[in-house]
Amino acid sequence: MAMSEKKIPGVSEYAAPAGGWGALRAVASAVREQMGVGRETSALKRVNQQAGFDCPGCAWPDPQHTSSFEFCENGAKAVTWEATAKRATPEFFAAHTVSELWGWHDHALENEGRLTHPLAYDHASDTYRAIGWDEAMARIGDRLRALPDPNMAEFYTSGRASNEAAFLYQLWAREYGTNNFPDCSNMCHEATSVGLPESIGVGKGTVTLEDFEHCDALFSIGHNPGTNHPRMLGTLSEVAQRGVPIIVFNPLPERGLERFTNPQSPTQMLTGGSTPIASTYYKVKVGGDLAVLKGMMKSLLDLDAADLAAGGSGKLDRDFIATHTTGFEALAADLRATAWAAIERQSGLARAEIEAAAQVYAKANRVIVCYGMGITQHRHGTENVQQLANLLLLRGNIGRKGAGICPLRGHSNVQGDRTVGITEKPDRALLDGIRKRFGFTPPSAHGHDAVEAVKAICDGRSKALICLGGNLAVAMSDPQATFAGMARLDLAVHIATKLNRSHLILARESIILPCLGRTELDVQASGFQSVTVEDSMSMVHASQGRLKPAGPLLKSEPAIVAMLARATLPHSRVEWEAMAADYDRIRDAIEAVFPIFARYNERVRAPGGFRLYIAASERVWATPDQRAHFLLAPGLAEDDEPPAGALTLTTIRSHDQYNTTIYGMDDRYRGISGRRDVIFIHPQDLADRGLRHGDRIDVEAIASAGGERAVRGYTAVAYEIARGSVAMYYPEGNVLIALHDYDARSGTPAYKSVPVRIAAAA
Ligand SMILES: Nc1nc2c(c(=O)[nH]1)N[C@H]1C(S)=C(S)[C@@H](COP(=O)(O)OP(=O)(O)OC[C@H]3O[C@@H](n4cnc5c(=O)[nH]c(N)nc54)[C@H](O)[C@@H]3O)O[C@H]1N2
Ligand SMILES: Nc1nc2c(c(=O)[nH]1)N[C@H]1C(S)=C(S)[C@@H](COP(=O)(O)OP(=O)(O)OC[C@H]3O[C@@H](n4cnc5c(=O)[nH]c(N)nc54)[C@H](O)[C@@H]3O)O[C@H]1N2
Ligand SMILES: [Mo]
Repeated sequence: MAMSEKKIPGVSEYAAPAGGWGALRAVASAVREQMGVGRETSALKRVNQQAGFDCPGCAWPDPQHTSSFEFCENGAKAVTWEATAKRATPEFFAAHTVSELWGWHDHALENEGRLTHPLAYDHASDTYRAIGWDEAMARIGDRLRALPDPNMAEFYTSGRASNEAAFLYQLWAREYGTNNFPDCSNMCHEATSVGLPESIGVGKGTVTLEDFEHCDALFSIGHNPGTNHPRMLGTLSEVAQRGVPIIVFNPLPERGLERFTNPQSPTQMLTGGSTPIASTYYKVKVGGDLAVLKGMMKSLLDLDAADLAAGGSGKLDRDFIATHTTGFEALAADLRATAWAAIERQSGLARAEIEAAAQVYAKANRVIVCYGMGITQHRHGTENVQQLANLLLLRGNIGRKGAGICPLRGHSNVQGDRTVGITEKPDRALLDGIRKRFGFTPPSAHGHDAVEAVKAICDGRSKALICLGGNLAVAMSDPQATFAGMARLDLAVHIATKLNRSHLILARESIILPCLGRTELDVQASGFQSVTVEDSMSMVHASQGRLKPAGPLLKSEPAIVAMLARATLPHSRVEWEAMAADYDRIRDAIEAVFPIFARYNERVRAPGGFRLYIAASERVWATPDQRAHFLLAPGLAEDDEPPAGALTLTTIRSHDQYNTTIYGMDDRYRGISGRRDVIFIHPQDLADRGLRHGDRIDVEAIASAGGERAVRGYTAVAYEIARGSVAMYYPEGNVLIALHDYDARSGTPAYKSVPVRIAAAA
C-alpha cells in the first residue's frame, strides 16, 4: 500500500496478515463491549455446533456442523451484537423523541441494545411507546384489511429469517393476496438467481465444501472473504497449501486474499507465520469484470486453436460442449468480434495479464470460480454471472468433482428464504403446492422486487410496508427518494431485534415488534423449537438457540408472523396457531409444498443436516431444452465507460460492519480506525487532479437524472486500488446512487459502478 509520509488521523498501514492475534483481540473487545465479562460468553461455543445455533454472520458452510468451534472474528461480532447485555427499553424511547433519534449515528441506534417491547409511534409526543401484542396486532390487521387492494402492501424479508419464519410469511402474504416480496436478495445475489437458471438451470452454486479439496485452480472474483466470509479463509489457505493457484480479480488489495494467519493453528499463531492466499492478484478496474471474462475466454479460444494446430486435442471440453450445451458458436463469434483494445481499456489490465490467467485456467482440470458483490451489483450484473458460467462450461467445469460455480451468499439464510417461497415471481409448482396443501388459490401475477417496491412506495401506489427484519430504507440506493417515499406510508411494521433508521421513518401507523434472535431459546406450546437454514452450498441444517431471551415479552418470528396472519385474516383456513406451536408442522407443510424437502423433519435431524438436490451438480440441466447455455453479453461499448476525467466508485463493507449494522468505526485490514468518512483512491489519480493523500474532497455523482448527488468533505486516502476506480463505504455511498441505476435483468442496484467526479472540498 503506497501511503505518503503525511500523517492523517485514523489512517495508517496494517502490515499483519488477516486473522491472527489481531482477530483474537477484536473478539475480546467485542465481548467486553457488548456482553460484559462473564455474561453468556459461552454463547460463542455454541456457534455452528450440532446442538447449537447457526452463525448469524454469513452463509459459508461448516464442515458438517459437527466440528468443534471454528473461530471467526466477524461471526463472533455478529453473535455478541445480538447477545448483548444492552436493552432499548420503553424508558429509553420515552426519553428520546424520534426527531432526536434521527440525528443519531446508525451505530448509536443499534448500540442501544435489544428491543424489549412492542412499540407504536405516538404522534402527539413524537415518541415510540410500549403497547400490548394484542393491540399491535389489532391495529396492523385493521390497516391491512382497510387497503383497497392487497397489492398496495409490500412484504420485505431480510435474509436472517429462518425457513420456518419465511415460509409462514410468504403464506400469509399470498393468502392476503399479493406477491409483493421485495427482499434483501434483490439487492445482493439476484443477478445470480436470474442469470444462472438461464445458463445452467439452477440459481444456486453447484459446489460443495468437499470440492475445494479436489480443485486444481481457483478463481476468486469480487468478494472479500477476510471480512465477509472469514471462515472461508480456512478453506482457501488449505487450497493454497496444496499448491493450487488462486487467481484473484479485485480492484482493492484485500488483506484476507493476500495472506492469512489461522487462529486455529498454534504453530502459525506462535511463530507469526501466515499462508499466502492469492498466487496472482489482478487489480481489475471497478466494473471491468465483463471485459476480463471475455478476454480470458477469447484467449482460451486462441490457446485451443494453437494446441489443435500443434496436433493436440485442444483446450476446450468438446465432448461436454457437444453433449450438454448450446450456443457455443455464437459465443465464439462474439469473442472473436471483441477487440483486445476494448478489453484492456475496460478491465484496466494488460492483454498479457489476462492471457496468463487464461493459461492457468486452460491448464487446470478442475476449476472453482467464487464470486460476490463485485460481480452482481452492476448494471450488467446478470451478464457478469452468465459470463462466469460460460467460462466454466467451456472446459466442462460444472457438475464434476472439484469444479463448479460458487456464489458467496450474503445473509446466513438468504438462500433458504428463496427456496421456501420468498419470490415475487412464483412458478406454477409453488402456486399449485400452496393450493393443494392449504386450499386457497394464491395470486399468480408477479409482484414487486425491492427496487419496484420502493418505486411503488415513492409513487404512492403502495401504502403499507411490513419488514421481516432488515433495514430496507438504508440498504436501498437513493435515500433522498427512498426516505421521502417511506414517510408517506399508511402503515410501517418492523419485526426486529434492534432499532435502526428504517424504524424512524414514520408512517401514519408505525409499529415495531421485538423478536427473538437466533441465539435465544425458543419455547412454544409443544416445547423447545429449532429452526432450519440453508447455507451457500445448499446444506440445510437445524439451529437451536440456547440463551435466555433478551426480554420476557419477545416472541419468535414464526409466532409473530402467525399472529399477524390471524389478525389480518380472521377467517383464514390455515392452521396458524398449530404451526406456530410446533415447528415440525411448519416443516411438514414446507415438505408438502416443495417436494425437494421430502422427509424434512427426519433428514434435518441427522448430524450435519442434508443437501438439497442441485440438478446442475449432476449435469442435469433444468432449462427448457435440458441443456446448459452459453449466453451472450453486450459488447464492450464505449458508452458503458465513464466520461473523461470521471472515476468509477464502488461501495464496500468495512471490517467492522454487518450491512447497515455498524459495529464500530474501524476497518482494520485497510488501516482505517475511528472513522468511515474516507474515499480510497490511487495516488496517481489524486496527483492527476492536483490532490494529495489526506485532502478533504467532495465526491459528486455524474447522475443521469434526479438532481445533485454528492458527499462532501470526505478524506482522500491514497491506496493501491486499480487506476480509475475509487471506493467508499456502504451505506454512506448510497446517496450517490439513483434508484433507477440497476441491472435491468435482475433489478440489482448498481451499487458497485457509480461514475463520479472528485474535487477539493468547496
Ligand atoms: N462481517 C460481515 N459479513 C458479511 C456481511 C457484512 O456486511 N459483514 N454482509 C453479508 C452480505 S448480505 C453479503 S451480500 C456478503 C458480501 O460479501 P462481499 O461480496 O465480499 O461484499 P463487499 O464488501 O460488497 O465486497 C465486495 C468485494 O468486491 C470488490 N469489488 C468492488 N467492486 C468490484 C468490481 O467491480 N469488480 C470486482 N472484481 N471486484 C469488485 C471489493 O473490493 C470487495 O473486495 O457478505 C455477507 N457477510
Ligand atoms: N451501497 C450499497 N448498498 C448495499 C449493498 C452494497 O454493497 N452497497 N449491499 C446490499 C446487500 S448485499 C444487502 S443483503 C442489503 C442488506 O439489507 P438488509 O438485510 O435489509 O439490512 P441489514 O443491515 O442486514 O439489517 C439489519 C437489521 O436487521 C435487524 N435484525 C438483525 N437480526 C435480526 C433477526 O434475527 N430477526 C429480525 N427480524 N431482525 C433482525 C436489526 O433490526 C438490524 O438493524 O443491503 C444492500 N445495500
Ligand atoms: Mo447481501
